[in-house]
Amino acid sequence: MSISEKPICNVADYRVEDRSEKKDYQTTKPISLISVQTLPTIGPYGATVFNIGKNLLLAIANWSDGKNNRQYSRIYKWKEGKFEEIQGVITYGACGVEAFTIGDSSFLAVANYSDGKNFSIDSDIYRWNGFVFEQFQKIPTNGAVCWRSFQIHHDHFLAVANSCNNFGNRVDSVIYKWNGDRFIEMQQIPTIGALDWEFFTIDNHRYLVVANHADGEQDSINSKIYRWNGTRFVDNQEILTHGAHDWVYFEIKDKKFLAVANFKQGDSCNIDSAIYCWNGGRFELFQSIPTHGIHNWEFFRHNQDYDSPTKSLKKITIRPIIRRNNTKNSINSINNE
Ligand SMILES: [Ca+2]
Repeated sequence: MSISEKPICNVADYRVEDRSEKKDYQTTKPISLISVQTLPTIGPYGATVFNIGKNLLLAIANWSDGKNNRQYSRIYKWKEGKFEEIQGVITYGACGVEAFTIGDSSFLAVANYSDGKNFSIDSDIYRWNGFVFEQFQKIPTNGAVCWRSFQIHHDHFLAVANSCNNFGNRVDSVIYKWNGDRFIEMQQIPTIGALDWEFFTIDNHRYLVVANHADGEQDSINSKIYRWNGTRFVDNQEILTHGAHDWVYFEIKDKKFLAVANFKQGDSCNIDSAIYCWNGGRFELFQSIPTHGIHNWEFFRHNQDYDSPTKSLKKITIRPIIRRNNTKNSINSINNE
């Protein structure tokens, strides 16, 4: 995941027509990123930066070299102005890494997508021993793409987005609960090619939204929002998405938004992605944004300038898409727009 020496990121440097107010949002001062360090990677698909105590760490999920999904995914520690590798862990088509803490313990969950033949394989949770991560728990997953950790009151949960098994994309994704010693299965949720979970809280109610990517024939299917009823997650709202890859929840002042990254519809990657706004009871469409095969949204603030959602959202394109036919895997490139 090297960073280009040329400026590659312009904050919201794309024109968006706000249909309600006919404003043309375009920043005048682009942010320029310069290369500070290059790390060797093997088809990186996910990365996370996190703290353990005073240490700053970086974990990168190395997906595949195009031939072999069994690869080392790498963990780095920030030392004297750069990231130094401290550990490699064997992963199988690793798509996502999620770092989280429970009490004094720090964990890293890795989502293993496929070993090259099977999608029904174990994903791994590691625990920090003070120096490196040690194998802690294996969890059977199906084409796992993403882990999401979250907390409700004093309870800790992990949700995995299972995208497929060897028979198709209609597989349950699963929510696990920490029982004090390990994670145990709490709830199975029927999903369709799930690629992402996002957890958020509105007015003391807890929600999960899943990105249902495709059913194997159609990209335009419903993604779903679930609400915590005190003991489990129940259906709350369906939203039609198009090859959805990612949801991000964010707030601007008192407004609450969900943005979906729509990847494609049929053969075309020219598909609008959408921002939804909470109307007090449900999310309704706030704005559509023309996108081309994006995988990810990131929300951030720049100089407190976040009056407009489109000023504060960054779209990230990663190609190619995960394919169910593993013979078509090729090395991903990351292209921040
Ligand atoms: Ca997300």
